[in-house]
Amino acid sequence: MALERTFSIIKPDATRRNLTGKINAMLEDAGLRIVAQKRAQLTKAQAEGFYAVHKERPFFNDLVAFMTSGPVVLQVLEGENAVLKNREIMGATNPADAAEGTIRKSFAESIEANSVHGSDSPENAAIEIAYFFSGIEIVG
Ligand code: RTP
Ligand code: MG
Repeated sequence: MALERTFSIIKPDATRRNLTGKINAMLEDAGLRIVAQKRAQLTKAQAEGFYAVHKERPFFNDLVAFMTSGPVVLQVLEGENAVLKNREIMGATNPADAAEGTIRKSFAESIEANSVHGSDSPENAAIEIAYFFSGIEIVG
């Protein structure tokens, strides 16, 4: 199968607890390659734009406040079946439902402060990567 790319965010609850390296090790151990990575402090406008699909959801304002509450690490991950593979490593949105050994089971604090984001389809991955990265920043 051809290589695929997905977009990942290490969220503020995880950067605050200095978990970037541990999360990156789990991604790499699962066979994903980090082909772009940068730390950022999201603005309110950036977070609102990124999560625009959720703007009618009751948790939208809280989510934007959380995602701007501290630094994040923006990443492009590459590998076979990268979108699905990353979703498997992440685990369920709510850590109470996440499988043993997943990032969210290991580290998430709550359904909101759940340590990582990962694209949910190849189409959204392409949109999300382009939202934060230029082509020259991605080195596969
Ligand atoms: P993500 O987009 O961050 O990878 O997570 P996901 O697909 O597993 O979850 P999604 O339904 O897309 O929700 C996006 C993020 O919103 C926060 N959330 N809070 N308070 C709540 O009930 C609630 N539900 C979702 C989480 O941070 C979730 O990852
Ligand atoms: Mg999602």
